[in-house]
Amino acid sequence: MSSSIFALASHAGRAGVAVVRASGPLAGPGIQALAGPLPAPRQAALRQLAYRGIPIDRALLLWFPGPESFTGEDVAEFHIHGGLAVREALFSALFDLGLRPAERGEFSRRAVENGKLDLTRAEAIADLVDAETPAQLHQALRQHDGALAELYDGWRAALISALGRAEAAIDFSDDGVGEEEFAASQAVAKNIIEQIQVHIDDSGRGENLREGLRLTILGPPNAGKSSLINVLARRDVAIVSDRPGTTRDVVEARLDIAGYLLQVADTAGMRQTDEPIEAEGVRRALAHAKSGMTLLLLDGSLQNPRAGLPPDLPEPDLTVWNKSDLGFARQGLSISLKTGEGIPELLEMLQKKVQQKLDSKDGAPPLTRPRHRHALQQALAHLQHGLAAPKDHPELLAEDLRLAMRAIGRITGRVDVEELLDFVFRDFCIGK
Ligand SMILES: Nc1nc2c(ncn2[C@@H]2O[C@H](COP(=O)(O)OP(=O)(O)O)[C@@H](O)[C@H]2O)c(=O)[nH]1
Ligand SMILES: [Mg+2]
Repeated sequence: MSSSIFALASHAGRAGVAVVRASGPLAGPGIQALAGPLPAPRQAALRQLAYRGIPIDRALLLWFPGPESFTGEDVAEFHIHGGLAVREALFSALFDLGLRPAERGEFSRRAVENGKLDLTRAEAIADLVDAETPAQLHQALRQHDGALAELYDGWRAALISALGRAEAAIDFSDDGVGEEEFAASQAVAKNIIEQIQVHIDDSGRGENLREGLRLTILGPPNAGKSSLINVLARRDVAIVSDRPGTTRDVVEARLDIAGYLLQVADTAGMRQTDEPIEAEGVRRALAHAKSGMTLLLLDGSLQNPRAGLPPDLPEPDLTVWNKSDLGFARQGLSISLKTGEGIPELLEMLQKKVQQKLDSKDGAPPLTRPRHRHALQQALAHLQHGLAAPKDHPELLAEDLRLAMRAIGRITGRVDVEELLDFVFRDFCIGK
């Protein structure tokens, strides 16, 4: 019999209401010990909570008998007042009754183990909790609704049928049927290869959407890079100074641009320098610019705005001329971080760039995690290897189809689940 667990499902700290969840065989006896008879399933009941004659709270109770619950086990929910003493009193009563505090992600993990959720849906719960922008929320909800599970399970199902045909080719290798089955099996494998390639060849759209797309501000010292991140973030994240070389570390701010999370980074000014800390800042700036988008900010009032820029500077996604208040004419977008001129236009351009990078072209659900990408790359390699099998050796194709199937099955948790669970749930918070 599995152990019974409890955890705070809501935010720790003072609040009007806090939700404590319990799951496992002791969830029901827990309610009975603290509040009397079990309420009707899935109906809220207002009860006095007390343990060993000492009152704890007046609380709302919910009772979800398994398997019709989030975890698939018996689940109790206590909606108590959100104060430290109330919470501690309930926790120690539950502990005394034989329940133990849950580990990270243990509720979701039990839901997966009991077949209530596949792994992509469980991961979507974590994404929903972490979502900061509407686009992240939308993507997580879709995944929670099973968009990715359906896609991956669909490929897996197609591979199962291809495997069946490859096995038929083994059985009937002596007559003409064998060759036909072999060709049919190959055709399915080819088709799945194409679909996987389209899906993973998305320049990290879903992952960038989930984690935030990077925008690195690059440029010479004094161009106004720190002023720009402050204007974008609408707060003072970086120190602005007329002393060149002020910014040395990479300073980051998170923005919501048209519903997408953008992680803007201010960096050290690019120039040749003998000063070791500043040189390290330049090195970090270039390293940071390797992923995501870059914005090159230049002081348009200077004779030679690009002086001192390293020759290997990556081609920027956007080039912007600053200090238009000092008066100059340049091709492209000119702004003044001093007067605010051109800032709305800059925001609009940024928004377009972000949408170009992150908007879906065909509405297909995007790849959202490196874990999925890795499994799909493995599946691709097996399928490509299988296609090279000669037709008089259908067993070689069959073996690769099996390996590809297993790789895809690992994404939703259809196979080898145990080894995967620790990896997937270690980033969850307690009570989820
Ligand atoms: N005139 C003018 N000065 C600016 C503008 N933007 C920034 N500055 C000034 O330029 C100097 C350098 O700015 P800062 O943001 O620290 O540049 P960074 O070195 O690129 O981070 C500061 O003295 C700012 O006040 C602007 O649009 N017009
Ligand atoms: Mg700076």
